[in-house]
Amino acid sequence: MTVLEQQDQDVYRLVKAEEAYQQATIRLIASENYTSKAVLEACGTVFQNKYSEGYPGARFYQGQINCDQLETLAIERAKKLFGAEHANVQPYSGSPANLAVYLAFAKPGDTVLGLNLSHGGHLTHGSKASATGKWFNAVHYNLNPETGLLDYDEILRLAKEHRPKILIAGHSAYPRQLDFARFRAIADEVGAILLVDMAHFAGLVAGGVHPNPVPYADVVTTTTHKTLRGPRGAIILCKEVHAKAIDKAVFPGLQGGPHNATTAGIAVALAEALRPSFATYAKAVVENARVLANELVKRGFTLISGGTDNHLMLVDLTNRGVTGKVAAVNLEKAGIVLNYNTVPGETRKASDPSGIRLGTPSVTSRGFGPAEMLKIASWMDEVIVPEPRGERLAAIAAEVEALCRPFTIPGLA
Ligand code: DSN
Repeated sequence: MTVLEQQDQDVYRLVKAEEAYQQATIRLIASENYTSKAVLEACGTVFQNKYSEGYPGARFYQGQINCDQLETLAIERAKKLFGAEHANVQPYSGSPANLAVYLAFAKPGDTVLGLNLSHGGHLTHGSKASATGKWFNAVHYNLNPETGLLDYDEILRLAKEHRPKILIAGHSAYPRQLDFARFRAIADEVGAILLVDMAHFAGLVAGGVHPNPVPYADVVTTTTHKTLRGPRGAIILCKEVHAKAIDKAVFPGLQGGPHNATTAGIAVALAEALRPSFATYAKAVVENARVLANELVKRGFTLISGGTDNHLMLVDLTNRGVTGKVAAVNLEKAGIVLNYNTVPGETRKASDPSGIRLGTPSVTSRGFGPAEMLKIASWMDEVIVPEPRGERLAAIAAEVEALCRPFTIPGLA
């Protein structure tokens, strides 16, 4: 019996139930992944017990002998992995990381330019629902309605018209690679800070299958738990010239003490990402996405931009006669977990939009390959119809569980 089992059966039971659920279902949420057992272990240590306001060598509490070494280790690994001049590993997650960049370089009311949320941007890229859209004058660029691709000429036009303080590149739902040289040129043309939010594709950058924004951007933010496969947290990378401004914005500007136990997990994940096996993983993520996308297209699904060259797909379900929400709910009943999503030019509300988003980081981590991608596409084809039969959804859930059985999720193996 574990200590948790002895002392809190309620929580223990939920942990076990979640383990079983994650093992028995197919996870296609593009922003999720499974951490290794080493990462999980590193997050559950006595580093939970320490406050460390400040930075290594300059803390506001005593007793940092090990915390300083730990944070320095994570910083050095992050710099090495991405070739960055400076790294801050303290942001609690992606949204605070992005907010810290606003705090470092803009004042309330200043203009920022980023990708529209409904075209694949993120809330913190200036959505009206977010502090970044309430406190700053956010202007948005859209995808080209014909191609579903970023239109760099249009971004340049908007940048010249609005003269943003910060130009934001990056996305939560764009299935293609970004042209960072183009973004750099646009930022230079209007004297903007270039922020690249690589939260979604950081693991692909680490694995060498996506261009690295670090040489081009003033600042790069990333979460650590998506393709990068670490614990929930974030990192800000920047040029040395911006290091002070970024560090001051994170602490004391926005946060208190860093979550040291999470820093330990991030350090472990970064070491894993530095190994050659991670490049193999990243390559497989992209290959699985390509196979799944091609099969979905073959089966008549409408993929925004026609496919993918990263880890994710955005699918407009209008031609299937099913909304994104209905599809996501029925897929969940069939053991396939993904999220409903707005699509470019969305005409429905965000709580029941026209599309779904899916990605391959998690399934690739558990060892799925092209054969499993074809199977997933065939199940999606069966489930995403106006009125799927309840018993068939239950039967597919059983088939999904059987397929998953030999592929133990990392962390449980
Ligand atoms: N929630 C994340 C995603 O799903 O893309 C972004 O923060």
